[in-house]
Amino acid sequence: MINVERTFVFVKPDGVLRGLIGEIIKRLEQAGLKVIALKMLKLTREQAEKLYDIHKGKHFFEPLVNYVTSGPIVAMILEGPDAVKKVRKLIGKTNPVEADAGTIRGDFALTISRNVIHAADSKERAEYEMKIIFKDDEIVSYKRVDEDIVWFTE
Ligand code: 3AN
Repeated sequence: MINVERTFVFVKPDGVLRGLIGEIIKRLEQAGLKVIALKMLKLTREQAEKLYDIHKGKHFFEPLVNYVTSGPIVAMILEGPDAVKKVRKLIGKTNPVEADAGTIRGDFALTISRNVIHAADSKERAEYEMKIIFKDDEIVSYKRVDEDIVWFTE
């Protein structure tokens, strides 16, 4: 059975300031993932602390929250078969030095604190994180013209 699911992603301030929004969305879209919500915003401290709640108390938590609230981000919800796992593959490992060439972090980042993009690492986290940024009525339902081909499974 095909496992169509939603995941949550945002281009971090370094990605936006470097003009990588289009390149990143292009890579995600061309893999067959459907953008069903999209927004540019500046995160509040409260939103950032919620998004990174699992890292509270770690040495990088404060710098991370300060950083992601320092400039604009582009947040989106993507839908597709095994979307959570697929997007994690496309973005690459957290530390860009270990991220494979061909991944977003592998191709566009060098350090862990400026790694261009965030993506949820489980279905549960994706649902939790998307609710911090998007209201239900900001999520759009439509069919991509290539969906029957790209999402096809026997
Ligand atoms: P990912 O973003 O790949 O899910 P997490 O959840 O482990 O990675 O970390 C969240 C963010 O915190 C990372 N994107 C990175 O910017 C930052 N981060 C993680 N570990 C470190 C670290 N050791 N030093 C500095 N920043 C870190």
